Amino acid sequence: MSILNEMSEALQKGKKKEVEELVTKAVGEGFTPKQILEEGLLAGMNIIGTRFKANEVYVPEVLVAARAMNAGIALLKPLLVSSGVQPLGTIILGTVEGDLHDIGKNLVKIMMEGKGINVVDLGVDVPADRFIEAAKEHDAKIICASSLLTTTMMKMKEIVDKARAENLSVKIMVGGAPVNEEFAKSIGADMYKDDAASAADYAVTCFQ
Ligand code: B1M
Repeated sequence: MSILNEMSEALQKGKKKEVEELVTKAVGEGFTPKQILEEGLLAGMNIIGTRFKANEVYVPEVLVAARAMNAGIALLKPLLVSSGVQPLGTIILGTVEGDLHDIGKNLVKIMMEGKGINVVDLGVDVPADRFIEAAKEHDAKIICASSLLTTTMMKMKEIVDKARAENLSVKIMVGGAPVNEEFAKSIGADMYKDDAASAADYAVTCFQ
């Protein structure tokens, strides 16, 4: 079995220490951070997602898999983030109110930091007002909101509405598994991106 398959399997079993060892080993063997992330960690999490949907695994199993995933991502972070870059500017990032999913948000943060962007990470379960206050406080160019639940997607509209009501000069980017371009347009968001790397690429264009 290839090391990336081993990593995917260890992640599915929630074996955090094993995932950390395999990430370190894969780096040593010359796999790129992108390969490790996509073919090892995300591949394992996708399988967990499918099995979760089919009721073959339950919240506790998903939670330990998520912990293993975050541990693997933490090891990759220094490799994904280039060093010595002056911050281009600031963005506000968070998972919307009612939503506790943070893996995608954390990836967005890593990719943004990798492009030299200063990220104010508000965490999870963030009310619309907090996004707005933080954007004002940090004079941010973009508010980046993540949502993983169909039940919390509409919280993104609250952010857009509040920002427009206050005439804030800030762009609003949305993303997350249930979000798509059509939804983003329907709530008046400025941008939708379906993966963390594209989100960071777009952010860079806002600072030019
Ligand atoms: Co949750 N969960 N979960 N869960 N969970 C989903 C999202 C679900 C699709 C599973 C399923 O049924 N197949 C489903 C949602 C269904 C729906 O709304 N239609 C679901 C559910 C129902 C729930 C609970 C309600 C379950 C329950 O309690 N009965 C509950 C809700 C808790 C809450 O938030 N209030 C719940 C809980 C959990 C755990 C806590 C166990 C855990 C989260 C742990 C954590 O995040 N620390 C968890 C997990 C891990 C998942 C799945 C399996 C994986 C999500 C993930 O991290 N994917 C997920 C199934 C799935 O998505 N296949 C599922 C990897 C991550 C990298 O992807 O976040 O999509 P993602 O990010 C992507 C892109 O979307 C994009 O970039 C990333 C790729 O580069 N992206 C952005 C994300 N944000 C972006 C922002 C941007 C741009 C791009 O710009 C701003």
